[in-house]
Amino acid sequence: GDDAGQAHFDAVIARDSRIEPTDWMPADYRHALIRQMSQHAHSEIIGMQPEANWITRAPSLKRKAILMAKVQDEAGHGLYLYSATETLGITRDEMTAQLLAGKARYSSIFNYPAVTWADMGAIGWMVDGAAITNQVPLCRASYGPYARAMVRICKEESFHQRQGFEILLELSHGTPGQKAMAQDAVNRWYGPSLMMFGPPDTDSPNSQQSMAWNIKRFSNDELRSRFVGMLAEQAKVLGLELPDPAVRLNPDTGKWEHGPLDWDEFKNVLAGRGPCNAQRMERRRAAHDGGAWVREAAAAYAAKQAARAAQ
Ligand code: FAQ
Repeated sequence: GDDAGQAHFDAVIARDSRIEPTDWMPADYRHALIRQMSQHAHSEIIGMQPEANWITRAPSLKRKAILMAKVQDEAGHGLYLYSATETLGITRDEMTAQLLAGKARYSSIFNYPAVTWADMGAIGWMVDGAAITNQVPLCRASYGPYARAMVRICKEESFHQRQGFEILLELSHGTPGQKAMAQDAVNRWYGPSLMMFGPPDTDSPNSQQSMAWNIKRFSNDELRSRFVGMLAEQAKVLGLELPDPAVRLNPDTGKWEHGPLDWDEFKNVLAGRGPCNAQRMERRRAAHDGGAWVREAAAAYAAKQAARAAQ
């Protein structure tokens, strides 16, 4: 019954162990996971767009091959996460319908445009850097399928982060024009990448419960502070500046601090009014419609196989 289920669930969480798909779980826990995991999956799929935009314009064959591999990894992460979310009793079709109807969120960061080649560097260094900072603790999330998916995804994200860093390193040691392009990309992606961690702790309605359930291990501000520290140290190696004079390691708290972020802009992006929201959704809908024949063919094939097996 539910009482025994709840007692088992509480005990598993208390000893910091894993909940598996066949275990009883509270409806709110299931719902919180579906929300976060499907948002995460949608982010990977929508997140392919800003970079796919540069595949045909990558400056060399080597860069093109690397970028294609990275974008394919993102498709893989999305599919992996949809599968993990399906273990909670929602179908991929339902999740896709929620996304296409504008009812499901995806990360704010993918509503910004990738305007120069240096943006491929900044996305890898900062966006994937933020993703790793956020996702390494999720490898210890209490829901087994999510935690296990994160282990593999984080390995690929660290490759992505290094390739972005390397693009920026090469540009910053290139011509003055290339260095300026790298600096401009870092300037534009800095604020949005810090906001990927979500609203400040004082304004984060889900954090407390998610942390009590061992889904989240650290608060949004804690992870943001760690990320700023990583950027500050690596920017020195890159020879680039962070566009934030307030970045410093506070000697009293031992924490990295940053200047104010534009939370009105964040709210606008979440409300669908960011620079590329409409374009991203339109592209996603077109891709979904364009793939209809593949889904129909796969369904027809599955039906034929099932009919044959039943004979
Ligand atoms: N964008 O109460 P909280 C990637 C929403 S990495 C949009 O603090 P929570 C890799 C939040 O859903 C990006 N919405 O929420 C890649 C909530 O709304 P709701 C994906 C946001 O869940 C790299 C409301 O605000 N990573 O894709 C954002 O405790 C390069 C209140 O916020 C993940 O999804 C945002 N930035 O904490 C791919 C990681 N922040 O549902 C391609 C997993 C907050 O109540 C290229 N997710 N909201 O209506 C998480 O860790 C958490 O869900 C947070 C938000 C930290 C994002």
